Amino acid sequence: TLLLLSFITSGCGDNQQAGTDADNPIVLKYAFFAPANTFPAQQMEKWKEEVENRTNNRVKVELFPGGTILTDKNMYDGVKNGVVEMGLSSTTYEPGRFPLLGISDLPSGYPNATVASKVVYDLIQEYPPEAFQDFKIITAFATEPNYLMTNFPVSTLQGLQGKRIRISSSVTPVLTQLGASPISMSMAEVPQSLQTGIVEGIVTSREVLKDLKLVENLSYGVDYPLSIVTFVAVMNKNVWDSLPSDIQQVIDELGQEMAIWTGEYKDSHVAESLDWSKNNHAFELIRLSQDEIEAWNQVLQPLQDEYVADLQSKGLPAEAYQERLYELISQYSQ
Ligand code: 3IO
Repeated sequence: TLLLLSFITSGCGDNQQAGTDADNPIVLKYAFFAPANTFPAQQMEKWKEEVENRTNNRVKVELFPGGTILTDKNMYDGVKNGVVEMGLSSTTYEPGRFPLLGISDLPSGYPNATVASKVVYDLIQEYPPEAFQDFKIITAFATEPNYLMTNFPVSTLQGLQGKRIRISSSVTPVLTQLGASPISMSMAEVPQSLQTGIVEGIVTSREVLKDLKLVENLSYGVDYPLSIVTFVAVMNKNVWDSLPSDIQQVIDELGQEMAIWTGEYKDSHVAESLDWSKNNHAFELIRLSQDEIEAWNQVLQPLQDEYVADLQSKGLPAEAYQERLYELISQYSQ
C-alpha cells in the first residue's frame, strides 16, 4: 500500500513533482537591482552554480539582475508577494526598516569586505531582523568600508562643505557630519547622476570605478574608510517551506560560505579596480594629513554611539548588538 500511495501522490507524467530529478527541476527566479558584472550579481552566479551542482540539477536558478523584474524600491516586497522566488537587495537602502543593521553599517573599523561580510553574516543570524520574519534568509554580505570619490580634489573637511555627494540612504548622517550635502540613490542610478552632474562625488566601495566605469567621472578618492553597505538575499517563505529537506540543507550550508566567498571576491576586485584606475585613468587616492584624519575622526566618532543610545531608549538590544559587533570584528581580524 505504501508503494501504491507514493505512486499516487507523486503522480506520473505531467504531474510529477518538481525537484525529484534533473528533468523536472524546481525553478527559482532570483532578482537583483544592479548590472550582472557587479559584485553582488557575481555572487548570484556563484550561488546558482553551487546550488545546481550540489543538488545534481534538481534545482534550476534563473537570474534576473539589472532591475529587469524588481528594483531596489520593491525587491523585498516583490519576493514576499511571490513575483520571484528570491531577491537580493541592500538593507542599507531602507532607513528605519532594519534598525540594528544600521549600527553595523556606521563606521566601525572593518579592515576589508571579507571581515565585514563575516561579521554581518553572524550578526544577522544572532539578531534576525524583524522585517525578515516572513522570509527565509539565504545569505548576507557587505562591502569594504566605503570611500569618498569625487570629480574635484578633497584634502580637507573645508573642501567638502556643501558638495553634492551620493551615498546610500541609511548612512547619510556620515556625509552630514562631514559637512557635505548628501543625496541618496541606488547604485543603479549612480552612473547617469555622475554623467549629468547631479552629484559631484560618491561614497561607496571602489570596485565600481572599473565595473561601472565610474572612473571616467571620478578622478580622486580620499583614503579614509567610512560606512559599509549590507546586502541580504532572501527567499519567499512559502517557497522555502515547500522545498525538500535535503535541498534546504544544501542552501543552508551555502549561507556562510557565500558570505566569505563574496567578501574575498570583493576585496580582490577592489585591488584590481584601483590598480586599473591609477594606471589607465590617472585616478589619484589622496592621503589626509594627520590633523585632518583627527578632524574627520572627531566629527564621525559620536555617530554610532548616539544611534545606539537612541535605539536602546526605544527598547531595542542596541548596546548588546554593538558589543557583539566589535567582538566579531576583532575575532575575524586575527
Ligand atoms: C553596490 C550596489 C550595486 C552594485 C555594485 C555595488 N558596489 C557597492 C554597492 C553598494 C552600494 O550601493 C553603495 O551605496 O555603496
